[in-house]
Amino acid sequence: MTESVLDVRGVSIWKGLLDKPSQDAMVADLREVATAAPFRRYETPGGRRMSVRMTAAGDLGWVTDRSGYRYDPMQPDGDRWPGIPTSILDVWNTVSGTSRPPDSCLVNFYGEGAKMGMHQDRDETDTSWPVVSISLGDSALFRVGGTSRGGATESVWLDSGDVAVLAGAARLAFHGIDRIRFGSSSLLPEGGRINVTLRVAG
Ligand code: MD3
Ligand code: FE
Repeated sequence: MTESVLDVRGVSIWKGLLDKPSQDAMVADLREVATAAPFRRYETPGGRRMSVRMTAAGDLGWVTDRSGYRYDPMQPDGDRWPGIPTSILDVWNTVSGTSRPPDSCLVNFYGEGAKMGMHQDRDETDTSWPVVSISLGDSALFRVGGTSRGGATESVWLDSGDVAVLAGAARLAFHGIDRIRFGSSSLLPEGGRINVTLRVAG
């Protein structure tokens, strides 16, 4: 097994944690999630439509609309979110360092040209729980800084099968995705990137 852990400004990145069969199994599970809870392009409170498409699984899903960012037990159409697939919970159990299960699994899809601006993740009730992030499909240029906006940043490519763990001071680091290398991976036949983040949100 070829696997190593990188430290990028306190973010632990397990390179190549998931092998191809595990990635394929996870994509199949995520297709079922997307059947029960379709990907949507949300509007920010400021009225901008995000380029990333999102859905979720678990007790709480992260959503945004004109009234704000929040974790919601319901999809925008009023249905509950589907359960978090076991293949994804297994990754949390391997790397999170906690026995408390996540209650929220955000699924981000990046098509050609999609990106995510620098932000902090602070909509969770208790931000001291770790966040675990799984990258699938096309490679993405991930940027991470410190706990205040505008300071020095460092960039690293996240590739399919990489898993990042955000804990300690890095949990409140500013971070974003500058761009993806569309078509760099054959995991998703139509191209694009999926990022799955697991959290204790409520
Ligand atoms: C650093 N997702 O969903 S994953 C997000 O690739 C988000 O879709 C990006 O930022 C993506 O909020 C980045 C890596 C990541 C995830 C959560 C973090 C880095 C983080 C939380 C705190 C600090
Ligand atoms: Fe984030």
